[in-house]
This record gives sequence, structure tokens and C-alpha cells, in this order.
Amino acid sequence: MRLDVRDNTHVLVLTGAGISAESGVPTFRDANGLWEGHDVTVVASPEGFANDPRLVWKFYSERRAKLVGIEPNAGHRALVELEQRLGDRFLLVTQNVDGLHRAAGSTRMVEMHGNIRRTKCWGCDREPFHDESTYLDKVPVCRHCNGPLRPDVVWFGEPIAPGAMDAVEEFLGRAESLVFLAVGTSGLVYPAAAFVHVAKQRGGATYLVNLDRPANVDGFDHVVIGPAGRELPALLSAH
Ligand code: BV8
Ligand code: ZN
Repeated sequence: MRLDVRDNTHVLVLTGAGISAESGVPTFRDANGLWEGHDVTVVASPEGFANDPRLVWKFYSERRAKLVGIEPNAGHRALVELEQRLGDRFLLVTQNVDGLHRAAGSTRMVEMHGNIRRTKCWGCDREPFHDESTYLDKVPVCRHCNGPLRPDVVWFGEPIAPGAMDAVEEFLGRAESLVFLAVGTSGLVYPAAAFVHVAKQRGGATYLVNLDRPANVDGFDHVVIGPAGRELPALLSAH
């Protein structure tokens, strides 16, 4: 199967943890949504951080440490090639916080759940900054306001990264002949899981590449079951 891309086709891509699996980044489903027995939706939440900031920094520090030396894979690269072919008729929205799309060369991309390699202040609105440090035994504090620093990711119960949804709306607003492609996502987290339904309402053709059939599989016209690193290059190859 190939993505049906014509001269006026606009392609919106949504990726989840599955596209980074072949790079060695564990997915959330792998761990059944648990980390050291903790429910990720609790650890990755404002309440979780307020309740035990050291535990939350341990969770993110371990994930930051696991990202050292991790490289993008053929799935990430296939999306960069498609972006280069389509230009402004392409937009990638990722749920991932691992930074691998940017590392692969994606530029027409929004990180709707933030980026684990950035830290921001919980207490003031100083500019978030690039940070790959790990904090295993203390909670870092802001030198401006002395408030606790936190990973610049969107937690459960927090609104999506500012501008991400606007970018999607702007793209959908001008998309003639829309194609929506989801890759490596279990379709459980909102609002990302609803994008396929939005695309269908806009008359878009919907494609999925995933290792298994996700919760929102019924929204997809075309379903390719298999690893993204193998399936994406074939699906996205130029005619
Ligand atoms: C919001 C950053 C409102 C942090 C993440 C009840 C019902 C419905 C919704 C809700 C509800 N209760 C609460 C909500 C809303 C909530 C939500 O959806 N909860 C879920 C759990 C029910 N959503 C939110 O809170 C969002 N915000 O709604 O705001 C609002 C508005 C205004 C003001 C205040 C509030 C924010 C959600 C963002 C949470 N942050 N990440 C971090 O990373 O630590 S989500 C996090 O989990 C990831 O970013 C990702 O999005 C999600 C995991 O999902 P996937 O990426 O799909 O990964 P998963 O492991 O699940 O699946 C991998 C898939 O890949 C599998 O299907 C597998 O088969 C496949 N796969 C594996 N290997 C491969 C592969 N596929 C291809 N190739 C392979 N090799
Ligand atoms: Zn501060």
C-alpha cells in the first residue's frame, strides 16, 4: 500500500511512542502504563509532582538517561523525506517528548506534549531551557524565584502545549484533499486520539501504521499492522 499523495494533497501526521520503539525507547504500553508500580498518569501529573516532586524527577531523570545515545530510526527518516517532498502541505504532530523527530531533521513539526530535554519553572514564567541533567536526589530550584523546576512536558490534566492545537487548526483550515496518518499510538490519550475523527469529518483519508489494532482503529480507512521502521518507508515512498 502507498499513501495516495497528489499535487494538492495535504498530509497531517500524528506519531506516538511506537515510532521511537525501534530506536530503543520503551513505550508506555510496554510497561502497561506503569513505572516502578506507579500509574504513569499519576506520576505524570501536577498532583503527582506537588505530592512527591523527587519521585517525579526520578521518573523523568531515568527517561532522560535512557535517551543518551539513542538515534532516530528509518520511520523518523521517512517522515523527514515526505516533509521535504511536500513542504507546507505537510505537518507532523508528535505526542512524543523524546526529541527524535527534531534529531532526524523534521522541522514542520509540533511537540504537543512538550520535550523531556527541556526544563521549566513551576513557580514563574521564565523561559524554559534545554536541560539533559538528571536529578536523582534533589529537586532543582529556580534561581529567579526559588520555585521548583520541572520537566517542560504536558502532564495529564494539563492543557496541550500552547500553539500546538493552533498549528493543527491552521493546517486543517487550508488543507485541500487531506490525508491523515497516525503512527505508533495506542489512541488512548486525548485530544490526540480524536485527531482521526476530526480528519474524517474534514473528508480526509485516514491511514494507520501500528504494531497492533489501537483503541480508535475504527476511524482508519487503511490499517497497516507492522513496525513503523519497516512499514513507513514503503508506505511513503515517492511514486
Ligand atoms: C487535556 C507527556 C484538558 C508526559 C503525555 C477520561 C476520558 C478521556 C480523556 C480523559 C479522561 N480523563 C482525563 C482525560 C484527559 C487526558 C487523557 O486523555 N487521559 C487518558 C489517560 C484517558 N488527557 C489530558 O489530560 C491532556 N490534556 O486533556 O487537557 C485541559 C484543557 C484546558 C485546561 C486544563 C486541562 C494531556 C495529555 C498529555 C499527557 N502527557 N506525555 C510524559 O511523557 O511523561 S501522554 C503520554 O502517554 C505520551 O506522550 C503519549 O501521548 C501517551 C502514550 O500514548 P502513545 O504515544 O500512544 O504510546 P503507547 O505506549 O500508549 O502506545 C504505543 C503504540 O505503538 C502501541 O499501540 C503499540 O502497538 C505501537 N507500537 C509499538 N512499537 C511499535 C508500534 N507501532 C509501530 N511500530 C513499532 N515499532
Ligand atoms: Zn522561577
